[in-house]
Amino acid sequence: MFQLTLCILKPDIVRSPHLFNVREIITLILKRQFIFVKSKRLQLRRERAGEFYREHQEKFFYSRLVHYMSCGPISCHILGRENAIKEWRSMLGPTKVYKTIFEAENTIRGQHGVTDTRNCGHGSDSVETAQREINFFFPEFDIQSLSKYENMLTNK
Ligand code: YYY
Ligand code: MG
Repeated sequence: MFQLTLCILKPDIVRSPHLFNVREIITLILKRQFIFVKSKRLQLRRERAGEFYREHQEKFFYSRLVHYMSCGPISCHILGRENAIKEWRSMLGPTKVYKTIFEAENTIRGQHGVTDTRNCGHGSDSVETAQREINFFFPEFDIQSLSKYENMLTNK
């Protein structure tokens, strides 16, 4: 099923001198047959970062996560392809970086992740979450126009 998902490249990846990594990761994403529907680079205020991750507000890592996500610019993308949600999360790899050592070395988090918080990227985890998260960063984007992008991809 053709889907859209939200991809965020987190501050370590965007921040100089790691700028190279953004290009490298975009190239990897394109090689996996995703299309970039919309892209935006921005810096979140603390409150907005907290709102984005509100499902984690009771967790012990919430404050360090919010601090990290608002410490520098992030790169946000709406990605589209067949099973985009699962495919982008599988490219990213496990949330916890130690898990990548044995299971998923060849993922983005495996290659570039530093800690469980500084783990390179974000990917939506369900269709409902993707809709909410796309709307959070791209409120001007009409999610109902999904079929247009699907047609573009399948050359209809
Ligand atoms: O969806 P995903 O990003 O893979 O993981 P979540 O369990 O939803 O956690 C969101 C975010 O929280 C994670 O990407 C980093 C941060 N985090 C953390 O800082 N420390 C943890 N032990 C677990 C998650
Ligand atoms: Mg998550």
